[in-house]
Amino acid sequence: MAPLATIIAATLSLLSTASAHFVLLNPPSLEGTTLDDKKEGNAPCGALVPDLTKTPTYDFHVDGDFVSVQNGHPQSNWLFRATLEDKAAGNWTQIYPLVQQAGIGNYCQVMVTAPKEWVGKKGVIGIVGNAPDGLLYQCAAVNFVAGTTTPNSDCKNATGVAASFVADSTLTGLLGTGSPSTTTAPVPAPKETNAAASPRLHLGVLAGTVAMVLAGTALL
Ligand SMILES: *[C@@H]1O[C@H](CO)[C@@H](O)[C@H](O)[C@H]1NC(C)=O
Ligand SMILES: *[C@@H]1O[C@H](CO)[C@@H](O)[C@H](O)[C@H]1NC(C)=O
Ligand SMILES: [Cu+2]
Repeated sequence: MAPLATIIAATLSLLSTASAHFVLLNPPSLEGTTLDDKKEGNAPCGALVPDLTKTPTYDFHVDGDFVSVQNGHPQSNWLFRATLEDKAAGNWTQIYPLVQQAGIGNYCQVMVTAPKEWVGKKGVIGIVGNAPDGLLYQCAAVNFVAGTTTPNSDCKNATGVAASFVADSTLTGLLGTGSPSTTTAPVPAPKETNAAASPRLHLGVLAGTVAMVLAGTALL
């Protein structure tokens, strides 16, 4: 029989993984991969606010870079936006059409572009997820550079994950007023394979996990 402390530690580590709303892998999140889940609902960036005069930046290629997320929800709508505003205070430009991810796990959108005029400037890429438990925010501080890049090994779609373009006025409402739209380039429609995935709180999955672990503990 495993010591209770071991079981509790295992349960807690399971919970901390399972409870992530979503993690922004690329461009690298201001919070790294150990984000503060409880503050992920804080606009505009979750737990941290960037300061482009100090925050380290990562190159983002305006002619095509990739956005890679790991989703804890069975379904989310994604807004990819960007601003040149130092502290991400507003003036957001959409950098990719709204996508609905169906299925838990990794999703990577390749060939995300930004305005060419931004080359040489610092900015913030903001990813907003509209999930069953509300709006969730992550940001990356970037340096806009010319050209394209090859996605790294973090850039993958989990088995069973599907994506389709979606309309979501809540997300569209988070774009800055008066900023030029950059979403006119035609983009091939992602293929739809899993439209039937039911929206379900990941907290439900979590509760199931807790119940299973507790039941397991009771049997010892
Ligand atoms: C908003 O961003 C655009 C660049 O996309 C810039 O030209 C404009 O000056 C900004 N507006 C404000 C109010 O900061
Ligand atoms: C993930 O799926 C989307 C939508 O189908 C697609 O555009 C993207 O290229 C895929 N990502 C990878 C890394 O294959
Ligand atoms: Cu969540």
